[in-house]
Amino acid sequence: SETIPHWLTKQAFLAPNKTAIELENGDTISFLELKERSMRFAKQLAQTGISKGDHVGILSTNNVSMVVAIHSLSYLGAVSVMLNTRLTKQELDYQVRDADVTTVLTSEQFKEINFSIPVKSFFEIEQYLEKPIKLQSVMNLEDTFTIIYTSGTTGFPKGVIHTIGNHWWSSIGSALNLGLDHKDKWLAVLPIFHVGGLSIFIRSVIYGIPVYLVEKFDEKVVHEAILTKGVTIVSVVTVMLHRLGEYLGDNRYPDSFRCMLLGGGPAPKPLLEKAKVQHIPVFQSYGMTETSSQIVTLSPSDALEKLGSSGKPLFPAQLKIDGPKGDIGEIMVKGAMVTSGYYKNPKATDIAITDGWLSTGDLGFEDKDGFLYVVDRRKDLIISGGENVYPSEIESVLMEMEGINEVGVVGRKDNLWGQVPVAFIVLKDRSVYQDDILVFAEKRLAKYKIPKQIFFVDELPRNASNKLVRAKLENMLDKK
Ligand code: S0N
Ligand code: AMP
Ligand code: MG
Ligand code: MG
Ligand code: MG
Repeated sequence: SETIPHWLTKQAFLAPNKTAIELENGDTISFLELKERSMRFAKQLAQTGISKGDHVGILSTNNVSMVVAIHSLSYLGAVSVMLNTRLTKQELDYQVRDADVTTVLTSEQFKEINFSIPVKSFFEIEQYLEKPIKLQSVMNLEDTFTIIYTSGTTGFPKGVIHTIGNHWWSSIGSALNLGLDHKDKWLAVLPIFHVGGLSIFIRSVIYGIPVYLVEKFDEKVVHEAILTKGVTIVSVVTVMLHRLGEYLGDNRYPDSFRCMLLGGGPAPKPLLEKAKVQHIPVFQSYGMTETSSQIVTLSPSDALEKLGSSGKPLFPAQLKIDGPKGDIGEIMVKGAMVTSGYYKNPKATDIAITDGWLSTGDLGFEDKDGFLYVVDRRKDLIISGGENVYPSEIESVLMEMEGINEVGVVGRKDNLWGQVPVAFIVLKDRSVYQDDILVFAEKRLAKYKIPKQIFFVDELPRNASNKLVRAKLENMLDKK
């Protein structure tokens, strides 16, 4: 099958001295240095026995060592399994086991975490001698580069497989839409463990442009970087745009700042209108983990006229709406950036993908010019600050608690996070209190999944077949 030269080796050859990564403290790393660091780290990793085809967990907040580790695994032909740092130990255990991870690499703050497999910090590996092995000089487009977990309506999260080819085509599709300028510098503040953050580093290597790496979101830091560091593109989720807009106030970003790429969830119209007034060049996009980042994006020339639309499918992608023309229906996408499926889960893959078409579960329509408008999310999905929360997951966790009879979870509108989960609970045992439930939940669920409010009720609304009717819970919420 098709191969390409290793992308980092290639860029280090084409533009050795160009900056690959710029840090908040002013340090810069060139493409040549990034390649050499990644190759060295690969040979140090080889000492631990990691080799081609192995699955290696990455548990880290944003930093250079994390980026180096991801590249180095590709030099070994191994796979990075990206782990969300906000998850609890229990949630991580599931993913590590399900993905057949054999070693977990971490930043310093997570090195004490206890998995049943070896855990090594980046720093520890950096102390190893290098094993003199031959590294991959080419990449096979069909080889897996990363696995990233995403929750679903039923059961446990699923590992989305991203091949080299998925990332390659995603990167090319983005450039053909946003254009590429030799002065481009992409600010990365989205977590690298999600595909939105990760994809910035792959684009950087393929395009030969620097990433300005920010370790933790802070509107002041991002604002200053746009104003003084020559940043031209920033990827954000809605809550980040909201916080940046508040901070910007009556000020303006420089004209050289050309793109605020907005993705990961819905964008309320008032927020987009405010951004328009502030001259923030927002490019709305639609995408998901399964599409290796954006697959539909509003192009610069249409951004103002089609406010609220997510745009047209990227050049290598196709879009269709399931149902009569012009009507609202399920959004279907196809293209070389769409995942080939879920790791070790042919059943879920089969349900999701037919003849290359991915059923997204989201609802939308196309206007007469072919612009996509997303009108509703996949069934029951709550998006809080760009993180996905499935009611059924919270419900099944809380149902395990003694003293709880029934649980129904729905999303409540939230001015900061977009939506937050709230729970309706029928108790079996009156001596269970809200605090007990929260303590129980905190051990098992990431903070953003913990219900922000709990309502104790006598019964939950159910239909004739005894299924929970979440729409009725939402109506009850409106009255609270
Ligand atoms: C928004 C973020 C940065 C907020 O986190 P922050 O401010 O760092 O919070 P902390 O200081 O850690 O904690 C403070 C309190 O806030 C709670 N909290 C944190 N995050 C959330 C949350 N999301 N929801 C609810 N609560 C939250 C903490 O628990 C803490 O609470 P207390 O005080 O009680 O302890 C952070 O949430 C963040 O980084 N969000 C973004 C996640 C993300 O990247 N999502 C995108 C996933 N999707 C994709 O990757 C595909 C789409 C895509 O590719 C894309 C997306 C965007 C742009 C471009 C693209 C693209 O296509 O390229
Ligand atoms: P994730 O896999 O975590 O990135 O979640 C992807 C989900 O976010 C999609 O399936 C949609 O439900 C939602 N989403 C992404 N982009 C948009 C958008 N432009 N408008 C509305 N919802 C979106
Ligand atoms: Mg998801
Ligand atoms: Mg997700
Ligand atoms: Mg999301």
